[in-house]
Amino acid sequence: MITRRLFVKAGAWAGAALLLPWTWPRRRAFAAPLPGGTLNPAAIGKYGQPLIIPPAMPRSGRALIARGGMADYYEIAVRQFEQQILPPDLPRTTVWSYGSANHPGSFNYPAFTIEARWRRPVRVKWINDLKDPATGDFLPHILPVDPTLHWANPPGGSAGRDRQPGFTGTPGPYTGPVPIVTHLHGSHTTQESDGYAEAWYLPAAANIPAEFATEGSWYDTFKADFFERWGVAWEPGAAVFQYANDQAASTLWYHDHSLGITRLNVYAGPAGFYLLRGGPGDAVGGKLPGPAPALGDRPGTAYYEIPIAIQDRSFNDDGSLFYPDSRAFFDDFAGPYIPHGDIAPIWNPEFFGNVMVVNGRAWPHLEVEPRRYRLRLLNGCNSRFLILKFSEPGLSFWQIGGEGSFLPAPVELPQLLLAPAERADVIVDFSRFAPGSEIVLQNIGPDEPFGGGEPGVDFPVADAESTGQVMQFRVVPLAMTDTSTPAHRLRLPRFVDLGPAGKVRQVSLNEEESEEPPEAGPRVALLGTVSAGGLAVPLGWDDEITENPALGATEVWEIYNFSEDAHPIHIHEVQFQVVDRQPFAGPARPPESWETGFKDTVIAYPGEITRIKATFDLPGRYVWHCHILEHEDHEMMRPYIVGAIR
Ligand SMILES: [Cu+2]
Repeated sequence: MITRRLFVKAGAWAGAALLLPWTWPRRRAFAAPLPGGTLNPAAIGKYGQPLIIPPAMPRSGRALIARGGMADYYEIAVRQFEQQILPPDLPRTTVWSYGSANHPGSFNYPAFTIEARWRRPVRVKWINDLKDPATGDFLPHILPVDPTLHWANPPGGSAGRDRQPGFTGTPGPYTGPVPIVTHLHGSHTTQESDGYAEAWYLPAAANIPAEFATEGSWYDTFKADFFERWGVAWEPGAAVFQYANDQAASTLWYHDHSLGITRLNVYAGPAGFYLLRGGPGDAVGGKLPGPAPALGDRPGTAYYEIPIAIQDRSFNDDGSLFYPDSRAFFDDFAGPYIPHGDIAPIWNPEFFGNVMVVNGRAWPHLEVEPRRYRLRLLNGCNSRFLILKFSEPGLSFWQIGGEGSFLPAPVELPQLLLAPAERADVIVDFSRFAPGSEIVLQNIGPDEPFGGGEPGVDFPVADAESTGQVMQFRVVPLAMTDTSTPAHRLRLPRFVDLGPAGKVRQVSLNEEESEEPPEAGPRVALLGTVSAGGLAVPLGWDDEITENPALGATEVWEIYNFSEDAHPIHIHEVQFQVVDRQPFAGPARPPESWETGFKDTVIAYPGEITRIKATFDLPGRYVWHCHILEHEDHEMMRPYIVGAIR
C-alpha cells in the first residue's frame, strides 16, 4: 500500500501562545535559479557525466588493540586537490576531501566509503593535511571564513580559542590555517573519538604563527584519554579515533565538525559514507540487491548497491565553489556589522546552492539495468531539505532503513523527504522499464528554508530547470539476472523499543533577530530549555550544561520548536526512536511510517513538540545540534554530558 506523506500545514499552529514572532527574511525563487556565483546553472549541461560510485577506502593495515583483538586501521588525510565536478567543457574545481594517506589515488570528493563489520573495531588516524605539499605551509580556506562567530578561533591562542573574539572594526575573512576534527555521524562511540567541536587541530604546517592555538580546548584531554584507553599517542596535526561498531548495521557518514566553521569545511568537500554491515541488525530475511563496492574489486564490477550523496553547490565561471562572502547576499543587509552592530559580516543564516551535485558531479547520470537497486541516499546539503521523486509516475522508493537501523518493515513511498544529514536506505525497482528509458530523480522541496507542508501548496517547489532536478537513470539491457527479493517481501530485523523512559526533559529551538540595529534581520539560532511556564530559555554553546543524562538512562527529549523553520536535530552518541510529534495546541500524532527504525537526526517542525527517546549508555561529553550547518556554526549546538560532569 502506498503511504501518503502527511505534513504539518504551515500556519496551523499560528496563534499558539508559546510561539514567538521571529521572522527570517528569505529569498523566494519562482521558476528561476537561485542567485549564486558567476556560473549560471543554465550553462551546465545535464546528465553527460556518469555518476561516480565511491570505491571502498583502502586500509592502511590492521591494528592490534590494547584489550586483545584486531581493528581495521586507516590513515585518512584531508587534502586540497582539483576535481572535475562540472562537465568537462567547464573548468575543474578546487575541493577538499579525505583519502588514504598511503594511497594517493584514493583522494576523492566525496571520500571513498569505509566498509565496517559489526563488532570489528575501526581505528582511524585522521590527519589534517591542508598544507601545500611543496612548501609545507598551511593552505588557507577556499571559502570566506567569518572570524566574528563564536568559533575555533586559532588566532586567539590558548586563552582565546573556542571563543567569539573581540574586534575594534569589522574584520574581513580569516585567512589562517584551518582547524579540522572529524565526526562519524551516527556512531556509538566514546567521547574522545567522537570529533568534539572543541577538539579540532590545525595541520602540522611549517608556518603556523607562534601565537596561534594549534589545537582546540578539549584536544589534549581527549588525547590523554585515548592514550590511556588504547596506548596510542596522537601526533601534531592528527588525532586517532576508534569506533567499536557495536551498533546496528546502518548507513553512517563522516565529515568535519570544527566549532563555527563546519559549514565551510563540509561545503568544501570532506565527507564520505561509512557502511556498517553484519550482526543481528543486518539479519534480513530475503536477499538485498548487491554488491556494493568492496576492496579488491576488478575494474568494471557491476554494483547494485550504490551510495548516493546529494549536495547543493554554486559555482563561479572559473570552476571554483561559490559560497557567500557577505551577509548582504542573504538579505541585502549591508551593515553596520559586528562590532558596530550585532550581525556577523559574512555568515549567512542559511545557504542554498543552485546546482545539484551527486557524488561529486553536477547532474550526473547512472546506467541501470531493468532490475532492483539498493540506494543509500544521503542529504549532504548545508541547509536544503530535499523532497525526492521520480519523473516516471508509479516508480516509488521502497524505504528499508534510516539513519540507525532497518525499518521494521519496508515502506513504499512515492516521494521521499530528507532533511540535511538524514539517510534513507531504499530499494528502487527499474525492472518494468525498457532499455533506452530515461528517468529523472527530481526534487520538489523548496529553494528556501523548509517549514513543513505540501510542495506547491504551502511553498513553491525548487526551480524545475536547476535544483528541481538531481540526476538521471538510463536503463540499459539486463546484464545479470536479478536474484534479489522483491522489496515488499523482505523480512527486516525486529525493532526493539528502548522501554520506559526514566526522565522526560524539555529542550527548545530558537531563532533570534538583531537588536543592534533593531530589525536588521536574523542574528543567531539557539538551542535551549523550556521554563516551567512553557517559555523558551535560549542558551548558547558556553552556557552551563543543562542536559546531563545519568549513565545508562533512557530519556525522552521533548524538542519545542519556537522558531518558524523546521530544524533537523542530531544527537551524538545515540540512535534514538521517534515517539511522536505534537503541535503546541493540538493532539499528538505518531512518527511517520519511514521513521519507525532508529534515527540520529529528526525533523522538528515549527510550532510543535517533537519527542524522541534514547538510551545514553556511554559516559562523557557529546553534543546535540541542528544539522542546518549555518545554524550549527552560529550557536545552534550545545554540549551535553552523560554521567559525572568534569
Ligand atoms: Cu536549525
